[in-house]
Amino acid sequence: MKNPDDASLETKVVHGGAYRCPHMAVTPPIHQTSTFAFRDVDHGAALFSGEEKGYIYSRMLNPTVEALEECVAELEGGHAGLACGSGMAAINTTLTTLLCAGDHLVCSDAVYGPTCTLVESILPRCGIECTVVDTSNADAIQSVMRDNTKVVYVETPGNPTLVISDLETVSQVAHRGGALLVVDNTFMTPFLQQPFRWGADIVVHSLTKFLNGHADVVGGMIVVKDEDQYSRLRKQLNHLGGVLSPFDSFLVHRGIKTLALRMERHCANATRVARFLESHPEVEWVRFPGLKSHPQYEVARKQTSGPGGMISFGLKGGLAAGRAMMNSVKLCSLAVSLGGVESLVQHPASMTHASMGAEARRRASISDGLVRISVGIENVDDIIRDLDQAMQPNRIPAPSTCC
Ligand code: LCS
Repeated sequence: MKNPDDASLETKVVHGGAYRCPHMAVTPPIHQTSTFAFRDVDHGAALFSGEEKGYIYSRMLNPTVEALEECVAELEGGHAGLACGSGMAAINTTLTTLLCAGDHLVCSDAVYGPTCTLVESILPRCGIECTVVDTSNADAIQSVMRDNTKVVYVETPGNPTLVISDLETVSQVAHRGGALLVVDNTFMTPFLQQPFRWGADIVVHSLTKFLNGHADVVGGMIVVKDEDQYSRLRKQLNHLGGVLSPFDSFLVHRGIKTLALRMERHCANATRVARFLESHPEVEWVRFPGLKSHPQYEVARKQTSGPGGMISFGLKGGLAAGRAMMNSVKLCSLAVSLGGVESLVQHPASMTHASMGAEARRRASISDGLVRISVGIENVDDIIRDLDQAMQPNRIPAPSTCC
């Protein structure tokens, strides 16, 4: 590792996971190969038995992928990383490694829609029970812990409500009950929040979002704290097979080099946009971790070093007004995903969180009128001008004509 351990995050994002290239290439080359030749039969056997370290087959390990894994692990302050083909692959690999039939899982109610479907519909088919709670309330977690609870799974801030769970308190409740704490750190990235510092046992990411930052890769990452967790998860990932390709690893590693600059700009722009929305006459409510009106504002200040780039809000005209607004943006794109350099707006109830069903959305306070913005790094005045023109009252159909 080229990084001194005490280097700042701004330095680590540039140098993290530095690849030791025999040709001294400054940028890690793309090892676009599925397999690696053995010197002879004994060499192959030694690699397979683990007697010798080296590369065998790219589903198992690949130098370009490994460089990215080292980089994200360094940023999180973890022991090692495991790159996956998507954020969902990272979450699925983690939960199916830690849980068996007969085990119980506690999960945040406000999570990305497919995560909710995984824990409430797919894992129960394998005999894994799940209870969904508001993890911003430690007493609520405590009240659902059972003898067989093995994992507490928290997304903070939660997608799309931006509800914040106090990681220090949640980890205490989980550990007291003999469970591990798994944290989805996608919205904050290690630049703004490092869950291991607050007691998390495993951190997962959708690399697709801020870490890559350029909306051109789907990927995921698991970061672990010790070698035992690493070898269990590596074995599971190798056999489930949901790995990241060398080319996508290269792109994400390249994206991370500007993570500090991008996150600073996302935070600054989103703060300006959130204040603009809060003072706009058509806006009924705004949820943003950097606003004092956020119910867990103090928790956010304690465990994060910035508010991030995500905002949720509702218009006074409700769903009809939100639809009119989303159909009228010009600079922002109407698209799911988040964390790229470009601003995106989307409607969780009919898009990212549609698969959860109406009852699960109601439980997680995802109202039909909720609009989510991923604030990009464009000139903030241009973003505000675009939202302002899209929220002109004459764009909002009268209630009798709306859908
Ligand atoms: N975790 C969080 C917090 C997410 O927001 C997402 C995707 C995932 C995990 C899954 O990652 P993926 O498999 O897509 O890489 N969130 C999305 C969203 O809000 N819009 O589109 C995708």
